[in-house]
Amino acid sequence: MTRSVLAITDIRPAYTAMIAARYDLHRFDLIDDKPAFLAEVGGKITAIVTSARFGVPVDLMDQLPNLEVITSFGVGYDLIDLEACRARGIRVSTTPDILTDDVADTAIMLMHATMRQLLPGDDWARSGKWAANGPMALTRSLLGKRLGIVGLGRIGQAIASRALPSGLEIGYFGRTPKDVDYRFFDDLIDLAEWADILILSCPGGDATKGIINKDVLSALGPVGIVINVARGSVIDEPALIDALRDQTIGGAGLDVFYNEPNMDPAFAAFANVVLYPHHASGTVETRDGMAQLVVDNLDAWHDRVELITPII
Ligand code: NAP
Ligand code: 8YV
Repeated sequence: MTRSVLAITDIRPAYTAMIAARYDLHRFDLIDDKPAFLAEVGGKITAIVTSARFGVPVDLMDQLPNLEVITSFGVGYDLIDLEACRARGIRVSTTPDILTDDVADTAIMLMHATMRQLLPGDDWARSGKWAANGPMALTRSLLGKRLGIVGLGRIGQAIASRALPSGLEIGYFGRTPKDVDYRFFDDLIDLAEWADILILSCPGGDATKGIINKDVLSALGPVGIVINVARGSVIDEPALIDALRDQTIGGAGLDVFYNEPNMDPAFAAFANVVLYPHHASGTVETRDGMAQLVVDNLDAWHDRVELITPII
């Protein structure tokens, strides 16, 4: 019997096509009358394909009584309620590791671009200010600075290993100390006081909501910078906008925001902010690898009742 799969989004056209070739695929994003579809077909769906961006609402799980598995494109699962899944016996897979290098590279790229004022420098050259006014203002060096990493997991460790050769000293904050030589902080304000640069690479969700607040930003100080490749929810965004406006921090490099894709327009006005549209894993190579892993998890479930990269 062909199994029925519900795709919340198109993970990558070629891979969605692979899923459609093997399963009875329904594209939820393309269905106009969703209540009628769920009433008619909801009972047949055994698997959902989604992404870290869309997750799965609990009220949708409630309308899929035979749902067995959620295969998600991405590593963050802050939009999938794992307790609700456990209670319903639903298994969940993500796509860890494969995106780690690109996301760590993006954090490092944002750190360099923010510290060295890449975008104002680009504008200085392009706009003719260089020819008209001479050299742009001096920036600040990374060598010898202290980097505080919030969440030293797969991505955090890859960031640290890239930062060391640039001459940065590493400290980190997390729930548990790791078996590494970097300095562990069990308090975020202490980490921010110590650090020149904070990079956020922890999960989103309730446990980390707004942990980078006014007090942490003020501890980071007027030449400190914050880089966020975690989730927008980790920073108290109004407090960050105040700190950038009042110049109580030095700058920010942001890949993620509270309200994506409708980012707070206040960010666009700051010259000391580098913006990236939640694209840290957005390379052809990594997105193909993530999409293949979604397909492989889906097939592993239906062929062998197992998942390759389960989280529950
Ligand atoms: P990971 O290996 O699970 O690492 C997460 C780290 O965060 C772990 O060291 C964990 O520490 C720590 N952590 C967990 N809860 C915490 C808390 N309440 N406070 C502080 N630290 C906490 O995950 P990963 O693969 O590195 O991914 C990390 C996150 O990056 C994802 O969850 C996602 O939100 C984000 N991400 C963003 C993008 C993007 O496009 N911008 C792409 C991929 C991932 P313990 O070991 O002590 O639990
Ligand atoms: C993706 C992400 O941008 O993996 C994550 O947690 O946030 C990113 O890799 C996302 O999965 C695409 O929807």
